[in-house]
Amino acid sequence: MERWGTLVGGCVTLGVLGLAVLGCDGVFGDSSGDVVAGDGIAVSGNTVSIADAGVTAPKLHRMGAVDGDALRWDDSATSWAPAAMDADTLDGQDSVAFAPAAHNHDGTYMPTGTDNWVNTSGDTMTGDLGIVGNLTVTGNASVGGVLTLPTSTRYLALHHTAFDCSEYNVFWRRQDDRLFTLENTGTAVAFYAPFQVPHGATLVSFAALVRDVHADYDIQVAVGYVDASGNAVSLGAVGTTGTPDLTTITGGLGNHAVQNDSEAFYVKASWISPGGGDIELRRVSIAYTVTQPLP
Ligand SMILES: [Ca+2]
Repeated sequence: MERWGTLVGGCVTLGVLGLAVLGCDGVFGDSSGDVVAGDGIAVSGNTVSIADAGVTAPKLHRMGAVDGDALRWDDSATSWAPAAMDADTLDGQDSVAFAPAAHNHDGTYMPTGTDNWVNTSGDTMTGDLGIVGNLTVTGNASVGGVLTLPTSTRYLALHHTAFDCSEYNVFWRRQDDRLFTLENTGTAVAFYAPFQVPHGATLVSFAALVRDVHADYDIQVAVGYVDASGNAVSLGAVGTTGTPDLTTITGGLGNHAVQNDSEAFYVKASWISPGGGDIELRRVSIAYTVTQPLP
């Protein structure tokens, strides 16, 4: 029997890929009797069906889809239809859609009952926020608590003209770069300069640039403060020895925490007058640290 192009047997219907085979229950066959099965068609005996994975993407009709669409069920049309699939479609009505225990996102990240995003028009965060990178604020910044900075070292500089002699009748002189005495040799002289650093700062060290070319007399520089009881408290003192000429002498200040409400700070430079310019005071620097944006 010629079977080419002939539907044999009973009836099957293929409603896929635009192929309709009606009025048969057999399969296509060629003239030699071999079964001819098309792309995606599965044949088993006299049964023809769509093979598993036989419907590939090119076989789907466009159905009016545009770029980015996904196939979604249209309840009103009771059919599948292409439609946009964007974030608004995915997030559902609220975070509940993402919050269930079965989902990877738990309540830590997606608390139900609240919004779960930063509103660009303004928002409030009730917990802490850590930023590894930089924070740039174009507008004003207001801090209700304490703004803490990494410990930074700052310096207070005292030119020698900040010093005043402890005695009114001592013969001493200042020039642009130096302070020295012309008082009679062997007379003890002392010069004081007050200084102030921000309240809460930590006094770390000091350095004095001095000149000493006198073999017998040296210069001492000390830093201290008058405490709440009116007593002078020394924080540190250093001095020259020998004849170092122009030199910087340094000393520590014990990391004293400055309390300007009850303490007044000063630098004292003292020496025995050599009767000339062999001992000089040039300048003093006070090093202190702060952890807050103090003035
Ligand atoms: Ca000396």
